[in-house]
Amino acid sequence: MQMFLDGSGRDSLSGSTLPVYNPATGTVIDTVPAGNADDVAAAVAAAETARTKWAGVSQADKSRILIAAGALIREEANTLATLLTTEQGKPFREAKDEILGTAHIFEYYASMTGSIRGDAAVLPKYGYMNVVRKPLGICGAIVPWNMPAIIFGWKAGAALACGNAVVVKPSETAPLTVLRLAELLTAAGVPGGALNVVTGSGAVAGNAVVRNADIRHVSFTGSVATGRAVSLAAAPTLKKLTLELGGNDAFIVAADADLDAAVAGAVRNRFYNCGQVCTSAKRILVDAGCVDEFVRKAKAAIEKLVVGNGLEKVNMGPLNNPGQRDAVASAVDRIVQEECGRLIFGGKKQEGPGNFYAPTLLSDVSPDAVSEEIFGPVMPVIPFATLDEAVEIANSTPYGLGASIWTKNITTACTAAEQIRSGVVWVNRHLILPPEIPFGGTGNSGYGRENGREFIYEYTEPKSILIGL
Ligand code: TXE
Repeated sequence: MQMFLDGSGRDSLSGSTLPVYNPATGTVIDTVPAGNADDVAAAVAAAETARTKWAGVSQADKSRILIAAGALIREEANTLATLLTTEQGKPFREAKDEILGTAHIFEYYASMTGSIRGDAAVLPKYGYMNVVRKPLGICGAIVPWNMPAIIFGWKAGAALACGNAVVVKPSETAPLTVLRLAELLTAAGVPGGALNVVTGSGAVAGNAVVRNADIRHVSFTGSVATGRAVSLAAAPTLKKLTLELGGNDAFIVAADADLDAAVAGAVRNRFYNCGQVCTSAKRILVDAGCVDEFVRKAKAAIEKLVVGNGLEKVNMGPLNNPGQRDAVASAVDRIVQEECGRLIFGGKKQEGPGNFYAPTLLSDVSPDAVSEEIFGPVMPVIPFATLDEAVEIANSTPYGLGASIWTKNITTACTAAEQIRSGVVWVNRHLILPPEIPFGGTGNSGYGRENGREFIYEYTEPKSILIGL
């Protein structure tokens, strides 16, 4: 596999490569160029020559190209989903949903090109005020490994719809699907140089994207620690940043909730993608009056989950890489050893090849024991006595990405929605993120928004023109 740059598919200037592993088997499935600062500079040069041309394409033609990209992705959905499962680990069914979701993202951005507009007013004594939204020029997109296709779509779709050129740095552990998606966008008509992918490590290629002075905006999705490093490295060039740094979502089950629906929702959303989603239901807060029944029903559902290679008929695949599995295992071991929670099910690595970890259920968990997110298949259940206490626990982490409240009582729902500090609150749902919903967080979850209409503010800048009367 070669780096995709300006449509030419050339190798890294460094000549060195990185292996890509199958997380279910531990075997190398491919290699990608280990891109360096020279490769990023070459991608930026290609973007510089293409950006004015792309910005000058009419909204209708940009729309047509993005719709065509969606169609090509749909045509190739099975092959793309197999590739995604093979490099990322998720079950094929989830991979296919992600690929179809990515197609829809480009269709959504196709529908939004005509909405990228500013503001106008008559200012008596002064004249006609026009505020137009201008593309930023070249945008950087740093993509993680957990949902690589759809997060690529959010960033590249928004940047292109707004008339920018893009330089994408995919994750080193899941770059292959992004590379193929970029080829399909070019086949759909995105001109050469308007979309570039530089593979490589975060420390080298990612850092070069962030430091490059000609890249005027970086959208980054990843960890808090790397988000801080990105923010420091970006400071000298004064570029805009959009940071999505994960979450520690509370999933609150009130006493009057439909318990079966809440159990099904918690199990689905906690173990989806092996628990590796920024807005997974990471802390399950259950009213003390129904917590025993909840835990019994959750255990029965979790016992039935089939774990294995995502290309087989399974409910859950492996973690994406060995480091993630080690981090999850040590978080669970610590909770059990320090008696901050009781192990009800799972709690162990699976022997043999692959990064498998059993779906795990912990009850009676102390809120402080899970103030950091556990990015894997672990469901900690925390009992609470009152709604006020539940909201206090929900807000007791530095994150603020998502949360949900499960109740039939509208007052309970509205109180929780109003008082929980997070970018999104769901009622009787969790992890539903169609592109119409602006997505992003507060606190350590970062700032800025992807999708919705809010993307326009991230990927363009206003220019005011006053026409004197
Ligand atoms: O993240 P990193 P990692 C969280 C989750 C996970 C933890 C570590 O808790 O356990 O982060 O995962 C690129 N300059 N999330 O180590 O390092 C890197 O190459 C520029 C939450 O994978 O943040 C990759 O493309 N870029 C999350 C991307 O940043 C750099 C999704 C993410 O890597 C860089 C993933 C640098 N100095 C992990 N260093 C979410 N928000 O959904 C690395 N990168």
